[in-house]
Amino acid sequence: MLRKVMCASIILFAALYATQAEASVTIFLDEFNAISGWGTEGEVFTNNNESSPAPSGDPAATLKANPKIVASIWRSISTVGYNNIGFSVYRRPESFGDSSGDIFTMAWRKTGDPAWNILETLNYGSSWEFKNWVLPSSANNSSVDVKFSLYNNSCGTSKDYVHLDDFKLTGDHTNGGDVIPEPVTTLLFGSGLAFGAFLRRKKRLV
Ligand SMILES: [Ca+2]
Ligand SMILES: [Ca+2]
Ligand SMILES: [Ca+2]
Repeated sequence: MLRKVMCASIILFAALYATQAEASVTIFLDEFNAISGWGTEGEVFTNNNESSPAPSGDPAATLKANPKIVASIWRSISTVGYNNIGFSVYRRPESFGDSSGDIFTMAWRKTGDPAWNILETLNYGSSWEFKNWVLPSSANNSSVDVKFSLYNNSCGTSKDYVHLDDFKLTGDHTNGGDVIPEPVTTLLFGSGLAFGAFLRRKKRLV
């Protein structure tokens, strides 16, 4: 009987613990309603495009590049205290890929590393798309640099654009999650007591 109660308690605890497992939390979010805190090169501004609004319905960041020109933004973000770093963004390249050599990249690196790790290289236009990745463990519990960069290889006057919205980094707490809720800790304590009683009883029987 006791064994059954103990097993049931452990199963219930496992089920409760599973439902309480922590979802990723937001480490950093930029809705790009303003350009703030980013290093920039070339033309970068916020804009509301009524014919192709951002998924959020509010302004997006726009990188604009005249022929043979770069437009880019970058910044450093602390990931201290977090593992399993998720990188996500909405992006829409416009009037882009009209020449070979047009290139848009999204990249990250551990702050201080010389080389960027390219997440995506793009050379064609598209509607708004949601893109997301989980960064390698070297991005955990540290500091990362992120960069969005556009190069327009066209000749003449054709401008290229890439619009960005809702750039986000997410992660899981390195301490393994939030505090286990009280009913579960009580149950676990109860299971421990029951197990202890079971062992004592068993010992007497031997
Ligand atoms: Ca926005
Ligand atoms: Ca172009
Ligand atoms: Ca163009």
